[in-house]
Amino acid sequence: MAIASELDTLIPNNVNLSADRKLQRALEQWQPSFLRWWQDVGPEGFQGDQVYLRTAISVDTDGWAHFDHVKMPDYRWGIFLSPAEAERKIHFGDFMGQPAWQEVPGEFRNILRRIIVTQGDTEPASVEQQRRLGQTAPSLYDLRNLFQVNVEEGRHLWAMVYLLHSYFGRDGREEAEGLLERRSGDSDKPRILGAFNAPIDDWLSFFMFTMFTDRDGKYQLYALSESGFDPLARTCKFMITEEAHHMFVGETGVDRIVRRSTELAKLDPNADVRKQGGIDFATLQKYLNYWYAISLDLFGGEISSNAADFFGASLKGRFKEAQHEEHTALGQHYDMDVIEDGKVVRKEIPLRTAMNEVLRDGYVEDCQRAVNKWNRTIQDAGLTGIELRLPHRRFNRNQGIYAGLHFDVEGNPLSADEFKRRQDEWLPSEADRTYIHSLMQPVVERGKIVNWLAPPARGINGQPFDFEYVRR
Ligand code: BYC
Ligand code: FE
Ligand code: FE
Repeated sequence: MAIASELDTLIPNNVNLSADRKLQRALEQWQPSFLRWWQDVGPEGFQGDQVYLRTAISVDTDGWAHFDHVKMPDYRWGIFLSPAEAERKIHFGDFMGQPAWQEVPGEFRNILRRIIVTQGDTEPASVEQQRRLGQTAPSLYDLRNLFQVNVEEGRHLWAMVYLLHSYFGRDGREEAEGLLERRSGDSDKPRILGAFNAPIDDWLSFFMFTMFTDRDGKYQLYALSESGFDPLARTCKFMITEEAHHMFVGETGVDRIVRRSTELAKLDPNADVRKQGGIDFATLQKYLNYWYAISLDLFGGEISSNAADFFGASLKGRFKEAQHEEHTALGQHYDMDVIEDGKVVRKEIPLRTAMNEVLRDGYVEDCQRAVNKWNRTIQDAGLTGIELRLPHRRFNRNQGIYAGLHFDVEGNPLSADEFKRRQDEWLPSEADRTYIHSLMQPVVERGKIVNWLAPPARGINGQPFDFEYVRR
């Protein structure tokens, strides 16, 4: 590897990489594999183009968002942890009050590694899922945002690999290789979590994914940023700063579709958005239903002994744990709707066992806030009788207590047959997908945009919409 000062330029970091021979040796092996992976299954095309990207070169306010035109393979994937808090104490779970761990506690080595690997696995998975989207970019602005998300998910992979290399020895190095070997959607070696094996081959799905699935990332990262294992807490804390842009891309992306669809509805004598070449609200709702449900699954089972173990071991807390009054979560209950004999019954679940559901509750509220915003866009356009809605959290689930059962979008139980008969009302049909794909025509001329999407309210980093975000 390069000499010390060069190394810190190549791999911006605040982990003292140039003095850490052990980490250097591990990265020496891993970095070429990462670059090969990026070339093989990273963004298709555009690798020789100059993209207006934000690079984190330090954790200070003026260093974490450095903008420049760079080629993606030359992006400087760095390693950053939020600054250490002096004498930080563990503040929840069974180890509350003890000094935060700077090394892996032996008894939790396996579950901690599993959490880190699960988090790490999602990052390259999302890059693989999105790899072909550049070919059908709706504008240069959107193309640049896609690549920004992609390089940062690459950096999030580096963040987890840093933890594996620095704290888990040989098995950590093996897991770091494994993160580059599994493939999204592969039947033999799929990615670990469901949503990360689902195809994202159109931009409506991309906006829904960055809205709903990256938002699971926000909640999981917040929960992990509470961890008693200090390096994990600090790593996740810094990742959260980057995550905001990913969710912005999704939330405003859907909002820009909504805005454009209202314009197209008004242009058409029958308010037929499809006839005007746009995305109709019914189809938008179906994609929303699909990505919301599959993202709810990412929180794991409603009743989970894993979740109880993670919390008890002081490894994974709640969203903003400090805002809760009590931090052992012992002797308390969560009132949960469970299914017994096909009926919905309310049960008291021990709070620790319900931690996945507690985290999911905050997520649901956050999603509802965004949906309300989209509905305001519809109202402001003067359209009546159209409203987007979150489906019931029981709808179309594949994890937890509702998995394998069938419900409509209101949460009413249905038979498997009835669900099958009616699912095209709620989920994208083959015909819907074919239609959405027919709209995916690339527009890469400066200042231009496809017909089905409104331009953004403003550009990136104070630049105008017609800025050359990607130099071909
Ligand atoms: N798909 O007790 P249970 C992000 C497994 S997103 C497949 O119910 P637990 C990002 C589970 O692993 C954030 N399998 O669940 C976003 C377990 O397997 P084993 C990612 C699933 O363990 C966009 C079994 O079912 N971060 O960063 O309490 C772009 C029973 O599990 C799923 C994390 O997830 C599923 N959806 O909770 C880029 C944080 N759900 O043990 C990036 C780390 C559950 O029987 N992960 N299973 O083999 C965790 O904290 C937990 O693993 C989970 C699952 C919350 C995911
Ligand atoms: Fe990420
Ligand atoms: Fe993300």
